[in-house]
Amino acid sequence: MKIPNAARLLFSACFSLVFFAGCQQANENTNTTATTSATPPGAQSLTVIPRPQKIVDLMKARGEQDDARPTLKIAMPAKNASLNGSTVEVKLELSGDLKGYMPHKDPATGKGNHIHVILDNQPYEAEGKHTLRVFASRPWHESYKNDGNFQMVEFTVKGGGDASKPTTTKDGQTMASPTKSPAAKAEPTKSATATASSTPAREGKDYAPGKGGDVDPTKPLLTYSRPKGEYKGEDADPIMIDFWLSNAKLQGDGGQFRVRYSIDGGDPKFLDKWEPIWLSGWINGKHTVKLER
Ligand SMILES: [Cu+2]
Repeated sequence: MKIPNAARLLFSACFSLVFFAGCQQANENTNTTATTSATPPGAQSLTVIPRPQKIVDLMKARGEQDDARPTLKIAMPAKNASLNGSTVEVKLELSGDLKGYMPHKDPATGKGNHIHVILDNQPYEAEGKHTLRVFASRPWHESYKNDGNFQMVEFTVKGGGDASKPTTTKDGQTMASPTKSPAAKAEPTKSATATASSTPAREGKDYAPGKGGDVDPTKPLLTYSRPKGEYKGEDADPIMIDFWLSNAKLQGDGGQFRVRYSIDGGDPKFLDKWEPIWLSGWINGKHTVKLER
């Protein structure tokens, strides 16, 4: 059943950035810190555990929302737009069978349904080609995985901006920064690396610059989503790994692909179904999660 146009939402986000911008969840592809409060640090032994009961209960309380099939459209920037200056306006349209799904933020918890907006899969670059990817997600950052939820647009920025300053949203969230640079390692169509950055040191040295816009939307594409940022207290264990898969089916879903993941540079493990996993047993400190197709 389709929600009629009356339920169509328009999100507008105008960012006054140093250079270019996105909104909300910034730079999902590239940057993660998983910091637990567990001490003392020892040998880390991670196990995949079932979906936490806390989230199972939350889903029950959410009614039908988790069966929604949100459809996103990037109204702005236009496909292959060439933009001048340091601000990029991003407008998204949300429609589809929403079943009550609606982005919001609970003032009490600071959590709520939200749209992930991912700027490039690569470190910060001032001018040049960029890719914006968006998908609707739940309060615990798990994405909806129906067709139409993921959208991607490429655009080019000419002039304006200061490459020495970070890219931020209009409310000041950093999306990309030359000093706290993400550590994407391979081509964005093949790999996404999340590197912890609890210290403002520059991370990652081996990326190829200027590839932020070179994504072929017709080829298999893995987009890194979670974990990212800092995890504290009860949010720090377990930690969810979630990703978006385009133009590819995993073996456990009747396809031919596998997603390989490794934690802190350790032995690779495989994901054969397109669904989130929860890993338990993190020790305190900075962690790296790497996903590859
Ligand atoms: Cu999120």
